[in-house]
Amino acid sequence: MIGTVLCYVLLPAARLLRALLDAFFTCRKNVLLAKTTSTQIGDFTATRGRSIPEEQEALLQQWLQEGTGNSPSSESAPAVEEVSVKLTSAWLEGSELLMTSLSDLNSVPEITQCAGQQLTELHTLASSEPQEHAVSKSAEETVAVAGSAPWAAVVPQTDHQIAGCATVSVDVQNEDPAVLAWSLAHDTDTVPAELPTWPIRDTVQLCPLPTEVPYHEILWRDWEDLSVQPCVLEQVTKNTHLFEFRVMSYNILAQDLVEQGLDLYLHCHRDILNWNYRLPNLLQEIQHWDPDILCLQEVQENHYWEQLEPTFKAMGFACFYKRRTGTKTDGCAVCYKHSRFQLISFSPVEYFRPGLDVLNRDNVGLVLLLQPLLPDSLHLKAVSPLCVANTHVLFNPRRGDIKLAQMALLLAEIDKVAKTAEGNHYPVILCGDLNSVPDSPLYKFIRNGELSYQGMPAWKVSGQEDFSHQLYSRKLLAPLWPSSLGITDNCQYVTPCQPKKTGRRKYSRDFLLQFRFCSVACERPSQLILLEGVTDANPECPPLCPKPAAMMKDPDPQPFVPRSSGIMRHGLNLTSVYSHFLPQRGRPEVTTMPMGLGATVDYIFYSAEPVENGNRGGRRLYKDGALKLLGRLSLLSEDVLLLANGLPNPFCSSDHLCLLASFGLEISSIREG
Ligand code: KL2
Repeated sequence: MIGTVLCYVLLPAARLLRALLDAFFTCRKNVLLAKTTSTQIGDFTATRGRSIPEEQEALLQQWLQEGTGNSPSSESAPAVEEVSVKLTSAWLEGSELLMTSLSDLNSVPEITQCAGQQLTELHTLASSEPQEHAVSKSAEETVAVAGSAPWAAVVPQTDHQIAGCATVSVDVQNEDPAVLAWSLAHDTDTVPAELPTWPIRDTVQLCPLPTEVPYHEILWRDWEDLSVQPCVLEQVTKNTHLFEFRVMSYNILAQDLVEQGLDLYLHCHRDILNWNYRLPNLLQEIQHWDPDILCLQEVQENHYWEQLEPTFKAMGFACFYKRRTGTKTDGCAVCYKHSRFQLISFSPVEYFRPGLDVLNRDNVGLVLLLQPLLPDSLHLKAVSPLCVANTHVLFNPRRGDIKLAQMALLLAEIDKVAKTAEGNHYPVILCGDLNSVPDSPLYKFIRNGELSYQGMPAWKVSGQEDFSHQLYSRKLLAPLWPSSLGITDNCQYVTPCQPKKTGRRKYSRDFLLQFRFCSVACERPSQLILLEGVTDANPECPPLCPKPAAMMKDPDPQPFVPRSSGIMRHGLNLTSVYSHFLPQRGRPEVTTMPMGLGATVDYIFYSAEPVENGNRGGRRLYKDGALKLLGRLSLLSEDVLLLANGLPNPFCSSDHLCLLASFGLEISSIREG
């Protein structure tokens, strides 16, 4: 009796509820995508993709199908040998995105469980060896096809669903289907006919992933439209034209680092760590959010040249890459849409400096100066160049001294690249994995433009870990880096042309005072007018005065760099796109989940204007200047990510979340005459 009630009443009711929920989330996603698909100047109104009622109808169809799919003799499992993957042209616009959770992709009929069991199953799967499932060859391959890209819409669909859509046959034996799906689903108008191809997928034994965990719902990220805030609205309406663009920062987790540190990923199903699984996922995510500027960290060199760069090129990006020095195989990349920006300059920055303990690590950064390209219709308008920097700072939680010195080098390069003829700065966007948490001294240094570091324990700088219990700790001493580096305490290069101009080197007062009593200084120049008692007297060396000759042995060989006592500064006025807190959840934002612990270490900083007298408890206040923050993709909290078994998971293929922000850069009129 109870069984009958369960089967005939509760189960269908639960399914109906889920379908409605799905429809609700899909509507929200559509709203979001409608907003985010526009990168043009002006507004966010462009809406592409299918209409919402159509979407709901499709969902209903899917739900009906799922209902029949429960029987073991399900006809919905296709014969893989000649699977015909059908893609809708609107796929990339995201209308199908929510229909393509793993539950849709992974069509193993045995695994259909209730929500409570799903999470248990996920955890069991994560902590156990790949399970043996008694599935036929074709079913196993279906999983391999389908499970390879949660963002992908490689869903064998009913005729009803694909009516009026392009149909593409894919030989799944020869190509990674997820990659193909990604490539083929790309808007064919904008992609060159020859898309890059990848090596054939390794023979990966993909065991069935948990099918019913609604990753897309758990990991849902809202688009926060900040352009509707009164303060921004007021500014935006004053300046009718803005050059709008989107910036993404993403640490994509280098595969070599996964292989070398597998014990960091014990919580992950082995198959989702496979590069052939992660690559199409990462590409899809990037493709989906469609940034105009892409700053990547942990980009493995061979993957960059063989896979990422060719793909990004096909997507309309111009790409720049800098590998780490030393033996590590990854580095950072900055890509920008060449239809929207033109390169003015590119500077790779190596932080490694031989012989300097404080700069003996192999991290790198890149600094680009880009000219935004206005459409022809705005030929009488002008927009300022934009400086984009990207870096991955040292991880070691104990070596904050190195992290700070690395930042100083990058900021000096940004200062040089972004400096205008008038001595101001073009707008700057600084992206990266800084391996430092919000409100750590390193974070405060970037945001407040100043840090007093003298005597600070090195581990404190990044706030990653508390080493206060340790007896010995390295302390920061001033100056943090030697003057020989040619960088001032203000994180600016020492102007090299200054000595050339005068033909002399600049020496410190103390250094020059050494020569007061040397024989040359005591000799009376012959042309000096003789004034009795004044110019005829020889200076007397005080009894304790050291002999100049002895001091001459160690003259300061460096150009004079004014150094303060343990305070470093920069003048870039940077503030963070994210606030590091989710007010609605009452919890901190998280950008990465090392060992299941959430932390923010990734940032997008941008140039703003400090508010006069705006200093709250040592924290500077800013308002937007020429560069306006119009929106951002919300981050998630630790508890939410734990529901999806942390990072990476089958849906998010890195141990970091991507950061995405939308900006508007003021367009001004060119003054005539
Ligand atoms: O924090 V990261 O992960 O941006 O996600 O940056 C570094 C770390 C990356 C490059 O060095 O490798 C990770 N324990 C945990 N993670 C480590 C460790 C470690 N000991 N060393 C490097 N990484």
